[in-house]
Amino acid sequence: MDPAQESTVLVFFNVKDANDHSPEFERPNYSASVLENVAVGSTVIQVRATDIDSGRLSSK
Ligand SMILES: [Ca+2]
Repeated sequence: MDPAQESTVLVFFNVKDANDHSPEFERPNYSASVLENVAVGSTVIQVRATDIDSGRLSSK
């Protein structure tokens, strides 16, 4: 590498959270029935899970 094109920068990272909580579902079990002639791509069931991690580490 050409020394004239090198540079150094000091970067500080502020770690606000770790992905250390698993998502928790609202119910322990889910069940759904599907007719055999249902359209492809139809929604069968929606479930929701959350966890107490923040930002993109969370399942909110
Ligand atoms: Ca998480």
